[in-house]
Amino acid sequence: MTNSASESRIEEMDLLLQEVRSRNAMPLWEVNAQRGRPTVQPFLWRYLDYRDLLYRAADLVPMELAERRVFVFSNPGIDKHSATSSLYANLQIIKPGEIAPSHRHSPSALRLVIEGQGAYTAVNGEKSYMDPGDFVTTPSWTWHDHGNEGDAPMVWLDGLDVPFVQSLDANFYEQYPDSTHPLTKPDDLSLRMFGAGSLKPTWERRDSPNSPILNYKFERTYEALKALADDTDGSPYDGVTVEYTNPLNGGPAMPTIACFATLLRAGQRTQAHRHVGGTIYHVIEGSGSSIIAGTRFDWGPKDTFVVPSWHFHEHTAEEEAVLFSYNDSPVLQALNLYREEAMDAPHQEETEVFSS
Ligand code: GTQ
Repeated sequence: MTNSASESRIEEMDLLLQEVRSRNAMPLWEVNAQRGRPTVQPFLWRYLDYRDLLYRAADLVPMELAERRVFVFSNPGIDKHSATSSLYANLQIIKPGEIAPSHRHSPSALRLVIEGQGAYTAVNGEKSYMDPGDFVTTPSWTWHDHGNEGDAPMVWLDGLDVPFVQSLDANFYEQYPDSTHPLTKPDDLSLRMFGAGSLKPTWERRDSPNSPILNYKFERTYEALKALADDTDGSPYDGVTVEYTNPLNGGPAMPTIACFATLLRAGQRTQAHRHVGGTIYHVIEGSGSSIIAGTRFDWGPKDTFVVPSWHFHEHTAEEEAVLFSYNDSPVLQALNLYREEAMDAPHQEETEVFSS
């Protein structure tokens, strides 16, 4: 082709593009060529950067206005306000005497308690008082309210699959007519019924995609981790990690969100691997660092960080550390989209140190 022939072809292609575009369509070769599309970034939210702001919000913003007094961690790599493209990681604060009124929604939710005492959550008629490190489930479409009966504010991390459910246009929401939903069960009955591991009540024959356990108390989780860490190395990639399972079927705690607790021994360094399913980590206790795609993130108690999908990551504990984490791997597994791989070398080169 001569120069002028190819020039005129480029002009015609440009014209074609404009016309296709003006008719609300786009050639695939243009769609695929778009650079700089937003992607989830590795990121760390230090708790101490948000604590004062949360307490300020607690003084300024009435519960009636907020319904839930929550900060949504916003990943700087994406346009929407969420920690990953499918999951929320939010901080919620509730003052003494307050009630976050009962409602239900199709997104599934979880809490990981950060500080305070004396607040409860009530889910579908069962109430549980929450302590730091507790992992609480709020399955899809269950009525739930929170109340603080203690004498200091209480803060927890909320994980929800709101962005995922929104992407499927399946987000439904309903308010309960009263601020609290009636209690129909003894407090913490679900943990007594189903929290004994291999000892399962014979008269309970129900199955459910959601764990029946409302509150997985931290004490028990820590005890299980310690017992394992005494005698096993755990996974070379994840350290001593346990999944909070649904005791009815051994599956994830909720159908869209898998939740884990990890113990890293003092000085332990895991090997690098990657998997799909962007993961949110929350530091329950201890300090250390994680290298995510070459960048080192130093973390301490109550910090939250994101390992995006398909990013190599490895963790090092300075002192014994306990991490909570969650991701959307059940969705990926159910749809046959899950994949993972180890890195060729055990460790990544550290090229940068993260600062926010
Ligand atoms: O506690 O029900 O962080 O409905 C966001 C939406 C928490 C909750 C959030 C919610 C809740």
